[in-house]
Amino acid sequence: MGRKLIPIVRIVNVAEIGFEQACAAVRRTTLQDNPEVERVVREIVERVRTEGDTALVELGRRFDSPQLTSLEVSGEAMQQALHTLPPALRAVLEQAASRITAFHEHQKRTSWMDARPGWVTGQLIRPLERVGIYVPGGTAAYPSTVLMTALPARVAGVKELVLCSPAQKEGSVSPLVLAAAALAEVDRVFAVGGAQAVAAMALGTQTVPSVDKIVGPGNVWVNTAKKLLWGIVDIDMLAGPSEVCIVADEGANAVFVALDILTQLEHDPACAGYLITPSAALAAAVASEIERQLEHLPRHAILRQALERNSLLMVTETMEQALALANVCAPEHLALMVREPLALLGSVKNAGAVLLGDYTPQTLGDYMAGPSHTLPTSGTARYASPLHVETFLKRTSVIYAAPETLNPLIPSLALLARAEGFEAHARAAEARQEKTL
Ligand code: HSO
Ligand code: ZN
Repeated sequence: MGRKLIPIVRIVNVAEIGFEQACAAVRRTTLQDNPEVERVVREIVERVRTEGDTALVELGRRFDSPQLTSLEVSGEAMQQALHTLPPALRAVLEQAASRITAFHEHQKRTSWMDARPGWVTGQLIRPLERVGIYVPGGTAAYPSTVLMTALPARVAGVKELVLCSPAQKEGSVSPLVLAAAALAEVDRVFAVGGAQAVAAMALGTQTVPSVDKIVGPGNVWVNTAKKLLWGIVDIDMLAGPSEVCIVADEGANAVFVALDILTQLEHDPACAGYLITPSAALAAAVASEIERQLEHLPRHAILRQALERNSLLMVTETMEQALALANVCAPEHLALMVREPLALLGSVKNAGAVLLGDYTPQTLGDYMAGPSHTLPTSGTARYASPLHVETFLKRTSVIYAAPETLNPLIPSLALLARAEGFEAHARAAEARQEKTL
Protein backbone atom coordinates (compact mmCIF):
# COMPACT_ATOMS: atom_id res chain seq x y z
CA MET A 1 0.00 0.00 0.00
CA GLY A 2 1.14 3.53 -0.66
CA ARG A 3 2.22 4.58 2.84
CA LYS A 4 4.37 7.69 2.64
CA LEU A 5 7.78 7.39 4.23
CA ILE A 6 8.25 11.12 4.48
CA PRO A 7 5.64 12.63 6.81
CA ILE A 8 3.49 15.34 5.23
CA VAL A 9 2.90 17.13 8.48
CA ARG A 10 5.86 18.58 10.30
CA ILE A 11 6.12 18.52 14.08
CA VAL A 12 8.56 20.89 15.73
CA ASN A 13 9.52 21.36 19.35
CA VAL A 14 9.93 24.86 20.70
CA ALA A 15 12.41 23.49 23.25
CA GLU A 16 14.62 22.41 20.33
CA ILE A 17 14.33 25.33 17.91
CA GLY A 18 13.96 28.14 20.48
CA PHE A 19 11.19 30.72 20.88
CA GLU A 20 12.49 33.16 18.25
CA GLN A 21 12.56 30.45 15.59
CA ALA A 22 9.12 29.31 16.65
CA CYS A 23 7.79 32.87 16.20
CA ALA A 24 9.30 33.04 12.72
CA ALA A 25 7.70 29.70 11.84
CA VAL A 26 4.15 30.90 12.58
CA ARG A 27 4.46 34.36 11.01
CA ARG A 28 2.66 34.55 7.66
CA THR A 29 4.23 36.40 4.76
CA THR A 30 1.53 36.11 2.09
CA LEU A 31 0.97 39.87 1.89
CA GLN A 32 4.55 40.74 1.03
CA ASP A 33 5.01 42.89 -2.06
CA ASN A 34 5.28 40.94 -5.27
CA PRO A 35 6.65 43.24 -7.98
CA GLU A 36 5.82 40.87 -10.82
CA VAL A 37 2.17 40.51 -9.74
CA GLU A 38 1.99 44.28 -9.25
CA ARG A 39 3.29 44.91 -12.75
CA VAL A 40 0.63 42.68 -14.31
CA VAL A 41 -2.14 44.13 -12.13
CA ARG A 42 -1.12 47.69 -13.08
CA GLU A 43 -1.44 46.71 -16.74
CA ILE A 44 -4.89 45.24 -16.14
CA VAL A 45 -6.00 48.35 -14.27
CA GLU A 46 -4.79 50.55 -17.13
CA ARG A 47 -6.63 48.44 -19.67
CA VAL A 48 -9.87 48.66 -17.69
CA ARG A 49 -9.37 52.43 -17.33
CA THR A 50 -8.87 53.02 -21.04
CA GLU A 51 -10.94 50.27 -22.69
CA GLY A 52 -13.70 49.69 -20.11
CA ASP A 53 -16.08 46.84 -21.00
CA THR A 54 -13.97 45.71 -23.96
CA ALA A 55 -11.13 44.90 -21.57
CA LEU A 56 -13.49 43.11 -19.17
CA VAL A 57 -14.86 40.86 -21.92
CA GLU A 58 -11.44 40.12 -23.37
CA LEU A 59 -9.82 39.35 -19.97
CA GLY A 60 -12.86 37.39 -18.82
CA ARG A 61 -12.77 35.19 -21.91
CA ARG A 62 -9.05 34.65 -21.46
CA PHE A 63 -8.93 33.94 -17.69
CA ASP A 64 -12.43 32.76 -16.74
CA SER A 65 -14.52 31.43 -19.61
CA PRO A 66 -14.33 31.56 -23.41
CA GLN A 67 -18.16 31.34 -23.27
CA LEU A 68 -18.49 34.71 -21.54
CA THR A 69 -20.93 36.85 -23.51
CA SER A 70 -22.77 39.19 -21.18
CA LEU A 71 -21.01 41.08 -18.37
CA GLU A 72 -24.17 41.74 -16.37
CA VAL A 73 -26.32 38.94 -15.03
CA SER A 74 -30.01 39.82 -15.34
CA GLY A 75 -32.28 40.15 -12.34
CA GLU A 76 -34.43 37.38 -13.82
CA ALA A 77 -31.44 35.02 -13.88
CA MET A 78 -30.81 35.79 -10.19
CA GLN A 79 -34.44 35.08 -9.28
CA GLN A 80 -34.41 31.96 -11.42
CA ALA A 81 -31.29 30.71 -9.59
CA LEU A 82 -33.02 31.26 -6.26
CA HIS A 83 -36.16 29.42 -7.37
CA THR A 84 -34.32 26.43 -8.79
CA LEU A 85 -32.22 25.97 -5.66
CA PRO A 86 -33.01 22.66 -3.90
CA PRO A 87 -35.49 23.63 -1.13
CA ALA A 88 -33.33 22.18 1.66
CA LEU A 89 -30.33 24.23 0.53
CA ARG A 90 -32.44 27.34 0.25
CA ALA A 91 -33.72 26.78 3.79
CA VAL A 92 -30.15 26.49 5.07
CA LEU A 93 -29.09 29.69 3.33
CA GLU A 94 -32.09 31.42 4.85
CA GLN A 95 -31.22 30.07 8.27
CA ALA A 96 -27.65 31.32 7.90
CA ALA A 97 -28.92 34.66 6.60
CA SER A 98 -31.15 35.28 9.59
CA ARG A 99 -28.34 34.47 12.04
CA ILE A 100 -25.90 36.72 10.20
CA THR A 101 -28.41 39.55 10.16
CA ALA A 102 -29.30 39.09 13.83
CA PHE A 103 -25.63 39.13 14.88
CA HIS A 104 -24.89 42.27 12.91
CA GLU A 105 -27.97 44.11 14.22
CA HIS A 106 -26.04 44.37 17.51
CA GLN A 107 -23.36 46.41 15.78
CA LYS A 108 -25.63 49.13 14.44
CA ARG A 109 -24.59 52.63 15.41
CA THR A 110 -26.54 55.85 15.24
CA SER A 111 -25.44 59.45 15.12
CA TRP A 112 -24.77 61.01 18.52
CA MET A 113 -24.60 64.54 19.89
CA ASP A 114 -23.01 65.86 23.06
CA ALA A 115 -25.32 68.86 23.37
CA ARG A 116 -24.85 71.36 26.19
CA PRO A 117 -26.12 74.92 26.48
CA GLY A 118 -24.36 76.89 23.71
CA TRP A 119 -22.25 73.94 22.61
CA VAL A 120 -22.65 70.83 20.48
CA THR A 121 -20.14 68.25 19.34
CA GLY A 122 -21.10 64.93 17.85
CA GLN A 123 -20.98 62.62 14.91
CA LEU A 124 -23.28 61.90 12.03
CA ILE A 125 -23.09 58.25 11.12
CA ARG A 126 -24.05 57.51 7.53
CA PRO A 127 -24.00 54.36 5.43
CA LEU A 128 -21.95 54.25 2.25
CA GLU A 129 -23.96 54.88 -0.89
CA ARG A 130 -22.73 52.11 -3.17
CA VAL A 131 -20.60 49.10 -2.24
CA GLY A 132 -18.98 46.47 -4.45
CA ILE A 133 -18.63 42.90 -3.24
CA TYR A 134 -16.04 40.55 -4.68
CA VAL A 135 -16.91 36.86 -4.46
CA PRO A 136 -14.16 34.44 -5.51
CA GLY A 137 -14.73 31.70 -8.04
CA GLY A 138 -12.05 29.25 -9.08
CA THR A 139 -12.30 25.72 -7.72
CA ALA A 140 -15.24 26.49 -5.41
CA ALA A 141 -18.48 28.49 -5.27
CA TYR A 142 -19.07 30.76 -2.30
CA PRO A 143 -22.75 31.52 -1.67
CA SER A 144 -21.86 31.82 2.03
CA THR A 145 -19.47 34.67 1.25
CA VAL A 146 -22.27 36.54 -0.50
CA LEU A 147 -24.30 36.41 2.72
CA MET A 148 -21.31 37.18 4.96
CA THR A 149 -20.56 40.41 3.07
CA ALA A 150 -23.92 41.60 1.71
CA LEU A 151 -25.98 41.19 4.88
CA PRO A 152 -23.75 43.32 7.17
CA ALA A 153 -23.85 45.96 4.42
CA ARG A 154 -27.66 45.73 4.31
CA VAL A 155 -27.84 46.09 8.10
CA ALA A 156 -25.64 49.19 7.84
CA GLY A 157 -28.13 50.65 5.35
CA VAL A 158 -25.98 50.70 2.20
CA LYS A 159 -28.18 51.96 -0.62
CA GLU A 160 -26.85 49.92 -3.51
CA LEU A 161 -24.93 46.65 -3.54
CA VAL A 162 -23.18 45.38 -6.64
CA LEU A 163 -21.31 42.11 -6.86
CA CYS A 164 -18.59 40.79 -9.13
CA SER A 165 -17.67 37.13 -9.41
CA PRO A 166 -15.80 35.34 -12.21
CA ALA A 167 -17.73 33.49 -14.89
CA GLN A 168 -17.63 29.74 -14.56
CA LYS A 169 -16.82 27.55 -17.57
CA GLU A 170 -20.42 27.84 -18.87
CA GLY A 171 -19.96 31.60 -19.20
CA SER A 172 -21.86 33.01 -16.24
CA VAL A 173 -21.67 33.38 -12.47
CA SER A 174 -22.25 30.26 -10.33
CA PRO A 175 -26.00 29.68 -9.80
CA LEU A 176 -25.32 29.23 -6.07
CA VAL A 177 -23.71 32.66 -5.88
CA LEU A 178 -26.63 34.12 -7.87
CA ALA A 179 -29.17 32.50 -5.57
CA ALA A 180 -27.45 33.88 -2.47
CA ALA A 181 -27.23 37.31 -4.14
CA ALA A 182 -30.96 37.22 -4.80
CA LEU A 183 -31.59 36.19 -1.21
CA ALA A 184 -29.45 39.04 0.14
CA GLU A 185 -31.13 41.47 -2.29
CA VAL A 186 -27.92 42.39 -4.06
CA ASP A 187 -28.91 44.94 -6.71
CA ARG A 188 -26.66 44.01 -9.62
CA VAL A 189 -24.32 41.11 -10.39
CA PHE A 190 -21.49 41.10 -12.94
CA ALA A 191 -19.64 38.12 -14.37
CA VAL A 192 -16.26 39.74 -13.87
CA GLY A 193 -13.40 38.26 -11.85
CA GLY A 194 -9.86 38.91 -10.67
CA ALA A 195 -7.98 42.20 -10.71
CA GLN A 196 -10.18 43.46 -13.56
CA ALA A 197 -13.27 43.18 -11.32
CA VAL A 198 -11.63 45.35 -8.67
CA ALA A 199 -10.51 47.83 -11.33
CA ALA A 200 -14.01 47.94 -12.83
CA MET A 201 -15.69 48.61 -9.48
CA ALA A 202 -13.07 51.21 -8.53
CA LEU A 203 -13.00 53.11 -11.82
CA GLY A 204 -16.37 52.27 -13.40
CA THR A 205 -16.91 51.07 -16.97
CA GLN A 206 -19.83 51.44 -19.39
CA THR A 207 -21.59 48.55 -17.60
CA VAL A 208 -20.06 48.27 -14.12
CA PRO A 209 -20.69 51.31 -11.90
CA SER A 210 -17.91 52.71 -9.75
CA VAL A 211 -18.45 52.11 -6.03
CA ASP A 212 -17.36 53.81 -2.81
CA LYS A 213 -15.88 50.71 -1.23
CA ILE A 214 -14.89 47.22 -2.33
CA VAL A 215 -15.16 44.34 0.13
CA GLY A 216 -14.66 40.61 0.07
CA PRO A 217 -11.89 38.04 -0.07
CA GLY A 218 -9.78 37.24 -3.09
CA ASN A 219 -6.62 35.72 -4.46
CA VAL A 220 -3.31 37.52 -4.83
CA TRP A 221 -4.51 39.32 -8.01
CA VAL A 222 -7.63 40.63 -6.33
CA ASN A 223 -5.75 41.72 -3.21
CA THR A 224 -3.01 43.41 -5.20
CA ALA A 225 -5.62 45.33 -7.19
CA LYS A 226 -7.36 46.37 -3.96
CA LYS A 227 -4.04 47.56 -2.57
CA LEU A 228 -3.15 49.54 -5.69
CA LEU A 229 -6.58 51.16 -6.05
CA TRP A 230 -7.07 52.01 -2.40
CA GLY A 231 -7.55 55.78 -2.19
CA ILE A 232 -9.59 55.93 -5.37
CA VAL A 233 -11.93 53.57 -3.61
CA ASP A 234 -11.99 52.35 -0.02
CA ILE A 235 -11.41 48.68 0.76
CA ASP A 236 -12.33 46.51 3.71
CA MET A 237 -9.02 44.68 4.12
CA LEU A 238 -6.69 42.40 2.22
CA ALA A 239 -8.40 39.09 2.98
CA GLY A 240 -6.15 36.32 1.76
CA PRO A 241 -6.08 32.51 1.99
CA SER A 242 -7.78 30.91 5.01
CA GLU A 243 -5.81 30.21 8.17
CA VAL A 244 -6.43 28.31 11.34
CA CYS A 245 -4.37 28.09 14.48
CA ILE A 246 -5.50 25.60 17.08
CA VAL A 247 -4.30 25.91 20.64
CA ALA A 248 -5.09 22.64 22.37
CA ASP A 249 -4.37 20.80 25.59
CA GLU A 250 -3.82 17.07 26.13
CA GLY A 251 -7.58 16.57 26.54
CA ALA A 252 -8.36 17.67 22.98
CA ASN A 253 -9.78 15.23 20.46
CA ALA A 254 -7.18 14.53 17.74
CA VAL A 255 -9.87 13.82 15.14
CA PHE A 256 -11.56 17.17 15.76
CA VAL A 257 -8.23 18.99 15.64
CA ALA A 258 -7.17 17.25 12.42
CA LEU A 259 -10.48 17.91 10.69
CA ASP A 260 -10.57 21.56 11.74
CA ILE A 261 -7.10 22.06 10.28
CA LEU A 262 -8.12 20.26 7.07
CA THR A 263 -11.28 22.39 6.93
CA GLN A 264 -9.43 25.63 6.44
CA LEU A 265 -6.68 24.09 4.30
CA GLU A 266 -9.03 22.69 1.67
CA HIS A 267 -9.77 26.15 0.26
CA ASP A 268 -6.45 26.73 -1.44
CA PRO A 269 -2.81 25.53 -1.51
CA ALA A 270 -1.80 28.86 0.05
CA CYS A 271 -3.92 28.28 3.18
CA ALA A 272 -2.19 27.71 6.50
CA GLY A 273 -2.87 25.49 9.48
CA TYR A 274 -1.13 25.30 12.86
CA LEU A 275 -1.57 23.27 15.97
CA ILE A 276 0.19 24.72 19.00
CA THR A 277 0.09 22.52 22.06
CA PRO A 278 2.12 21.62 25.11
CA SER A 279 1.13 17.99 24.51
CA ALA A 280 3.60 16.03 22.36
CA ALA A 281 1.18 13.10 22.43
CA LEU A 282 -1.62 15.19 20.94
CA ALA A 283 0.68 16.56 18.21
CA ALA A 284 1.68 13.02 17.23
CA ALA A 285 -1.94 11.83 17.22
CA VAL A 286 -3.04 14.80 15.11
CA ALA A 287 -0.22 14.22 12.61
CA SER A 288 -1.24 10.63 12.02
CA GLU A 289 -4.94 11.54 11.95
CA ILE A 290 -4.30 14.19 9.27
CA GLU A 291 -2.38 11.66 7.16
CA ARG A 292 -5.16 9.12 7.62
CA GLN A 293 -7.93 11.56 6.64
CA LEU A 294 -6.04 13.11 3.76
CA GLU A 295 -6.41 10.34 1.18
CA HIS A 296 -10.15 10.14 1.69
CA LEU A 297 -10.84 13.80 1.05
CA PRO A 298 -11.79 14.90 -2.46
CA ARG A 299 -9.57 18.00 -2.35
CA HIS A 300 -6.49 16.08 -1.22
CA ALA A 301 -4.23 17.62 -3.87
CA ILE A 302 -4.88 21.10 -2.48
CA LEU A 303 -4.65 19.83 1.07
CA ARG A 304 -1.33 18.14 0.50
CA GLN A 305 0.22 21.34 -0.86
CA ALA A 306 -1.16 23.46 1.97
CA LEU A 307 0.10 20.96 4.52
CA GLU A 308 3.55 20.74 3.03
CA ARG A 309 3.99 24.44 2.42
CA ASN A 310 2.29 26.29 5.22
CA SER A 311 1.40 24.00 8.06
CA LEU A 312 3.04 23.01 11.28
CA LEU A 313 2.33 21.18 14.51
CA MET A 314 4.25 22.84 17.30
CA VAL A 315 4.95 21.42 20.73
CA THR A 316 5.48 24.11 23.34
CA GLU A 317 6.93 24.01 26.84
CA THR A 318 3.83 25.51 28.45
CA MET A 319 0.29 26.61 27.62
CA GLU A 320 1.33 30.27 28.13
CA GLN A 321 3.98 29.80 25.48
CA ALA A 322 1.34 28.31 23.16
CA LEU A 323 -0.82 31.40 23.56
CA ALA A 324 2.13 33.73 23.10
CA LEU A 325 2.89 32.01 19.78
CA ALA A 326 -0.78 32.18 18.75
CA ASN A 327 -0.67 35.94 19.34
CA VAL A 328 2.45 36.21 17.18
CA CYS A 329 0.68 34.19 14.50
CA ALA A 330 -2.37 36.50 14.69
CA PRO A 331 -4.38 33.97 12.73
CA GLU A 332 -7.63 34.46 10.91
CA HIS A 333 -9.21 31.74 13.07
CA LEU A 334 -7.98 30.80 16.51
CA ALA A 335 -9.54 27.70 18.08
CA LEU A 336 -9.05 27.11 21.80
CA MET A 337 -9.57 23.37 22.22
CA VAL A 338 -8.75 23.36 25.90
CA ARG A 339 -10.74 22.21 28.93
CA GLU A 340 -11.37 25.77 30.12
CA PRO A 341 -11.42 27.97 27.04
CA LEU A 342 -12.94 30.97 28.82
CA ALA A 343 -9.98 31.06 31.20
CA LEU A 344 -7.65 31.58 28.22
CA LEU A 345 -9.80 34.09 26.34
CA GLY A 346 -8.29 36.97 28.30
CA SER A 347 -4.83 36.13 26.93
CA VAL A 348 -5.95 36.34 23.30
CA LYS A 349 -4.67 39.53 21.70
CA ASN A 350 -4.52 38.91 17.97
CA ALA A 351 -7.05 36.84 16.03
CA GLY A 352 -9.80 37.43 13.47
CA ALA A 353 -12.19 35.08 15.26
CA VAL A 354 -11.82 32.90 18.35
CA LEU A 355 -13.70 29.61 18.45
CA LEU A 356 -14.02 28.17 21.92
CA GLY A 357 -14.01 24.54 22.96
CA ASP A 358 -14.18 21.17 21.22
CA TYR A 359 -17.69 21.57 19.83
CA THR A 360 -17.25 24.81 17.93
CA PRO A 361 -15.96 23.56 14.59
CA GLN A 362 -14.55 25.92 11.98
CA THR A 363 -17.56 24.96 9.88
CA LEU A 364 -19.91 26.65 12.34
CA GLY A 365 -17.94 29.89 12.16
CA ASP A 366 -17.67 29.69 8.38
CA TYR A 367 -21.39 29.26 7.79
CA MET A 368 -23.84 29.69 10.60
CA ALA A 369 -22.77 31.28 13.85
CA GLY A 370 -23.51 34.84 12.73
CA PRO A 371 -20.19 36.78 12.64
CA SER A 372 -18.92 37.41 9.13
CA HIS A 373 -16.37 34.90 7.90
CA THR A 374 -14.55 37.69 6.08
CA LEU A 375 -11.72 38.09 8.56
CA PRO A 376 -8.24 39.58 8.67
CA THR A 377 -5.54 37.14 7.50
CA SER A 378 -1.75 37.03 7.19
CA GLY A 379 -1.10 38.45 10.63
CA THR A 380 -3.18 41.58 9.98
CA ALA A 381 -5.34 40.70 12.99
CA ARG A 382 -2.58 42.64 14.81
CA TYR A 383 -4.43 45.76 13.70
CA ALA A 384 -7.52 44.79 11.70
CA SER A 385 -11.02 43.60 12.54
CA PRO A 386 -13.54 41.30 10.88
CA LEU A 387 -15.85 42.71 8.25
CA HIS A 388 -18.66 44.22 10.31
CA VAL A 389 -21.42 46.83 10.14
CA GLU A 390 -18.96 49.65 10.76
CA THR A 391 -17.12 48.58 7.59
CA PHE A 392 -20.03 50.15 5.73
CA LEU A 393 -20.48 53.27 7.83
CA LYS A 394 -18.64 56.54 7.89
CA ARG A 395 -18.67 59.41 10.32
CA THR A 396 -18.94 63.14 9.96
CA SER A 397 -18.00 65.34 12.90
CA VAL A 398 -20.46 68.02 14.03
CA ILE A 399 -19.38 71.22 15.87
CA TYR A 400 -21.49 74.16 17.04
CA ALA A 401 -20.68 77.02 19.41
CA ALA A 402 -22.87 79.88 20.55
CA PRO A 403 -21.22 83.35 20.89
CA GLU A 404 -20.98 83.08 24.68
CA THR A 405 -19.25 79.69 24.42
CA LEU A 406 -16.81 80.84 21.76
CA ASN A 407 -15.82 84.08 23.51
CA PRO A 408 -13.63 82.74 26.34
CA LEU A 409 -11.81 80.44 23.88
CA ILE A 410 -10.78 83.20 21.47
CA PRO A 411 -7.45 84.20 23.12
CA SER A 412 -6.35 80.55 23.20
CA LEU A 413 -7.32 80.02 19.57
CA ALA A 414 -5.48 83.15 18.46
CA LEU A 415 -2.38 82.23 20.43
CA LEU A 416 -2.19 78.75 18.95
CA ALA A 417 -2.94 80.03 15.44
CA ARG A 418 -0.11 82.60 15.60
CA ALA A 419 2.25 79.99 17.03
CA GLU A 420 1.61 77.98 13.88
CA GLY A 421 2.09 81.09 11.72
CA PHE A 422 -1.53 81.33 10.64
CA GLU A 423 -2.67 84.95 10.95
CA ALA A 424 -6.00 84.44 9.14
CA HIS A 425 -6.90 81.69 11.57
CA ALA A 426 -6.21 84.06 14.48
CA ARG A 427 -8.19 86.94 12.99
CA ALA A 428 -11.17 84.72 12.09
CA ALA A 429 -11.44 83.83 15.77
CA GLU A 430 -10.83 87.40 17.01
CA ALA A 431 -13.37 88.86 14.58
CA ARG A 432 -16.03 87.08 16.60
CA GLN A 433 -15.00 88.66 19.90
CA GLU A 434 -18.14 90.00 21.54
CA LYS A 435 -17.73 93.72 22.20
CA THR A 436 -19.47 93.87 25.55
CA LEU A 437 -19.09 96.63 28.21
N1 HSO B 1 -13.04 29.70 5.65
C1 HSO B 1 -13.39 30.82 4.82
C2 HSO B 1 -14.85 31.00 4.64
C3 HSO B 1 -15.57 29.91 3.95
N2 HSO B 1 -15.47 28.60 4.21
C4 HSO B 1 -16.51 30.01 2.98
C5 HSO B 1 -16.30 27.93 3.44
N3 HSO B 1 -16.93 28.79 2.67
C6 HSO B 1 -12.86 32.09 5.46
O1 HSO B 1 -11.58 31.94 5.87
ZN1 ZN C 1 -13.78 27.74 5.19
